[in-house]
Amino acid sequence: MNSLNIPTDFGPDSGGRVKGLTIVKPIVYGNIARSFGKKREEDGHTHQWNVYVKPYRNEDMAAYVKKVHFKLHESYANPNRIVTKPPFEVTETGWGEFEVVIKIYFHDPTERPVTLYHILKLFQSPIVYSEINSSISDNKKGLVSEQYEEIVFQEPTQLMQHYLTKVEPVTTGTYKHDTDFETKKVKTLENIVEVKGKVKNEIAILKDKLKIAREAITKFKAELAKVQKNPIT
Ligand code: SLL
Repeated sequence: MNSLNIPTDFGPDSGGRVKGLTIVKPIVYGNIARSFGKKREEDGHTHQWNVYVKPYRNEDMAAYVKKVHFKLHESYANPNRIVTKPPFEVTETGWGEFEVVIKIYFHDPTERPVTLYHILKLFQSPIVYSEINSSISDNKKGLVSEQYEEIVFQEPTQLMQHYLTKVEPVTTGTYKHDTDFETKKVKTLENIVEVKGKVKNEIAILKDKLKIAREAITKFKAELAKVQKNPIT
């Protein structure tokens, strides 16, 4: 400790976990893909793709991320790709879509790795999804399929807090994503409000039906009691 009471050594046991502290790191993960426009003669590959994990805000993830493990389909000669510095991404070519398992490891060994699952997207689906349920878009880069996520660090160790708060911008320029997550946020909220209204309506209708059914039961029970009291002999 120095005169400011700031710990100067951040060994694994430096003061344990920071009680009551939560640090959230917003990220974006997914893939972009571009078609060759034809099937490649030698290996049948049709697309080049790039799968990635990047910060939502302009910051250097390497400050707290030790490595990212991308697990590809077994049809790849070397499916386990480990990336130890930014950009955390894998660029490959192929012919098919599959699930990529992305495991993020942190500098603090006591922090459990975070696993993400991403369906590598190469082809634009023919079904027209409502924009809200889909983060798949086509732009000059080709097809983009990506998602927003938040890594939540509950009561990190002082060591991890140190790593998480010392992050610096990656670039000096503006930092943009292919997906307009701000618009998506507004639309998602509108959608939730709308669906909530629909559910409320459905509940009201069902309650009415239930009321009618209950009344019918009461009526039939009364009839039954009457018949049982005065059986027709
Ligand atoms: C499918 N279930 O059948 C998926 C598997 C696998 C894609 C897709 C391999 C490239 C290579 C490749 O593109 N695999 O052989 O190097 O659609």
